[in-house]
Amino acid sequence: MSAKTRMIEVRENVLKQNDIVARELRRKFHDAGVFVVSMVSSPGAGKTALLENTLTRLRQECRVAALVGDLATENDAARLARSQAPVKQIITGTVCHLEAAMIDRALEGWKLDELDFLFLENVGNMVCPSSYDLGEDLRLVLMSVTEGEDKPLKYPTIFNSADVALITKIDLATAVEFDATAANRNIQAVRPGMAILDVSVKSGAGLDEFLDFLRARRADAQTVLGARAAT
Ligand SMILES: Nc1nc2c(ncn2[C@@H]2O[C@H](COP(=O)(O)OP(=O)(O)OP(=O)(O)O)[C@@H](O)[C@H]2O)c(=O)[nH]1
Ligand SMILES: [Mg+2]
Repeated sequence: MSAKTRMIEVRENVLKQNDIVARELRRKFHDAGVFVVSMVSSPGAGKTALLENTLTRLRQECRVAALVGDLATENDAARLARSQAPVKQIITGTVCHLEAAMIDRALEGWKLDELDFLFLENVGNMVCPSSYDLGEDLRLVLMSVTEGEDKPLKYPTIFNSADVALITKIDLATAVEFDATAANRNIQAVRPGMAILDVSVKSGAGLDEFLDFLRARRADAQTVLGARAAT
């Protein structure tokens, strides 16, 4: 057996093991009635800024919490904790993505049935997180206007693994001559029919629509689970 074959086998086993833990996590989340939303993007696309705003606002009406992954530092957890929501940092060391087992461990001691929304901010990376199911109900891929319009074409897998695309920092769109038509076309080329939301934490644009979208998705999921439980 060549070294390459062996490497592929080990990788397949790691992914298979992750899928097993993720499936169990998803079952736990559904049993507890918590709607789980994950965020993936390149470093600095604005995940923490959007999440801090989201936690602060959603906290007024329901029970929210977040886990955030980074290779090092507790900086993002400290920022998210300003929302007063329960937050925990996952330090991944050399690992460039979150894995289902890390989520499972981080949730020890948390009462899931006391939450309505749980948010998972992944490590900033457009490649590795795409292969790892975290048991979430909804995966958001963020792409900021400062990154250029062709990210979906260069990183199709992360767009394919996500449910919704968020174009962030739209307050900077004019300054960086962001071509929204091209960006939307590129997203649709990779993932036809993908919903796209434009947001800016600085100007507040799109934030109400984003919250409405989250509430609606949670309500849809509850309807599906309710119907399944009744059969
Ligand atoms: N102009 C503008 N800047 C923003 C916006 N959202 C975030 N930023 C800035 O972008 C930088 C990165 O934002 P973060 O929220 O840390 O991004 P992130 O995706 O969490 O970064 P990592 O966790 O390191 O991957 C910060 O300086 C933010 O203030 C926005 O809507 N508009
Ligand atoms: Mg962050």
